[in-house]
Amino acid sequence: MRAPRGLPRAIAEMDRTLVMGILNVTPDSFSDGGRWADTQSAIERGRRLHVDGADIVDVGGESTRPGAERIRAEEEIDRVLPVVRGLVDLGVPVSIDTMRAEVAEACAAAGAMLVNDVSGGRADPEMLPWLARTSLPYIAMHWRGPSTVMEDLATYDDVVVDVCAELTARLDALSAAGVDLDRVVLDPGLGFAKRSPHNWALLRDLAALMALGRPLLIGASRKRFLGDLLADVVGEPRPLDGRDAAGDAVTALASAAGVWGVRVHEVRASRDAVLVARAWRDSS
Ligand code: PMM
Repeated sequence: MRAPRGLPRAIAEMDRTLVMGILNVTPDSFSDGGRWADTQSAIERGRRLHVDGADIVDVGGESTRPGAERIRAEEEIDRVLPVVRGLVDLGVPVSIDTMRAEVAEACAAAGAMLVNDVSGGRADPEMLPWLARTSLPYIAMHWRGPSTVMEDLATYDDVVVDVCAELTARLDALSAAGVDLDRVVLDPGLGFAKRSPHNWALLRDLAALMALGRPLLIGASRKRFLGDLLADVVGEPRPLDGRDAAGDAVTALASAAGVWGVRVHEVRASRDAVLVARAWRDSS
């Protein structure tokens, strides 16, 4: 559960799983698209996430839901930068969820303390060289291709072996670019080019992912595989607003297994789950 290098002490030295609150400033994210699209309501939502227990608020301006088209970098910056600035001014720790070096750089200059890149540096050739010039911690997620095609890329011989190998290749690329791997967090990218059984196989084998030697972040919150699990009728996934308790169960189990962080929409119950996992571990 060791933290990546580069985070402020209060966050780095926490003896429990970190809770990252999701703030999508997009009109079309699958989980909360359109709800926090204007700057003021987004800042208020981020502040609320922090008050409710988010250790970091993860601000994203580009939807990654299956099928989503890319937007221009300027548009992404226009969406996220005022929100990052507003939250930093309020003293809220912020990470920036982006695949673009240009966006990460603008947000880092505004005070974002962590870069969360769902493409693990594969979408933008400038990301790793830029990162090497900074000292920011970086989340490298497992990614096979853009949202428009990712459903077609969900084929694996053995999903755990393949994801571990592809994440190892990202660590090699980061290292070759001059990024200190002590700054890197890995994420198996649940739901990204993965069908339900792939996600469960990865969760079952978190030990294999942790054996890669880096802290692990898990993002299961409200994802389709939880909807599939909870479906009352086969083929009709439970709607988004009925998936949070299952997400909290994932948080408890992942936290007990030793993951460094969870990325969630509703932070209060996730934080409770993390505290249960810590008490369970520490009881004598
Ligand atoms: N999932 C989404 C977006 N960003 N970042 C990381 N590191 N891990 C994830 O699993 C992840 C992510 C998509 O979910 P959302 O639309 O609810 O934000």
